[in-house]
Amino acid sequence: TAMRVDVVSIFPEYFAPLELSLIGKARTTGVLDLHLHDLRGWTHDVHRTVDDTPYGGGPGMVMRPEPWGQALDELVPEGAAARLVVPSPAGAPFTQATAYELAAAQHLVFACGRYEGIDQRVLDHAAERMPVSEVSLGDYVLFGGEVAVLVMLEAITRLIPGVLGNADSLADESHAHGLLETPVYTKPQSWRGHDVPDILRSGDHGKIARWRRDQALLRTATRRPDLLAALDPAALDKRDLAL
Ligand code: 6GU
Repeated sequence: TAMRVDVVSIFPEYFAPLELSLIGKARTTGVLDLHLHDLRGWTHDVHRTVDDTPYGGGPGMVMRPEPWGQALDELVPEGAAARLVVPSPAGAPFTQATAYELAAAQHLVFACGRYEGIDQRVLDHAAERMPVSEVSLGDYVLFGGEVAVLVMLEAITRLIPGVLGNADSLADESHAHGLLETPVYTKPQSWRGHDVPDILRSGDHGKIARWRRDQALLRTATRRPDLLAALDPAALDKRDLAL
């Protein structure tokens, strides 16, 4: 059974790339049942208004609750097993663990906010009928949630069984073991004075695995000391500590 995904935005045109590549293929093969919606379709005034000034004052505009309430009523019928995901720079970090968690859902609804965000009561009311996650991609601010949803959908979709050709590439990849991935090489053996490390051409698979592990540890230590500090000590073996 396909995973159902609904995306609600005032700019559904942002999602044209979802026709392409492996996400596009997941849609045509029926693994992913993706629907895009224009929030303004749930407005009823001539100007199709979705925003208003913030209570309490301050800059910018806030998305009014009524169109969002109607959208969610229609997309998530009573008792449906859906999860609401709201991209926001004020959200909890979206990580590979979040992607795995969301990839296991039957139905995801993404609510893309613009301006200063969506009236909080939309999220509070939705939380009475489904799990609601406010998630952030990182510590920077985007104009709106659309590009964040493209990122999250890519991270989630590739974890759905049958979407990625080679399951091994999931097991080995960056963040799967809490370490960054190793450098990779292909032919030619020598290029512009730079050679492929000899060990990778040695045929000694034990030594190659050890070298790759060392490279991953070194990279993680220099680029992401936070990841190294968070590693379960049991995930390190004696030979790792030789570094
Ligand atoms: Cl998920 N949304 C927005 N609007 N800005 C962000 C973000 C999300 N993550 C980082 N910045």
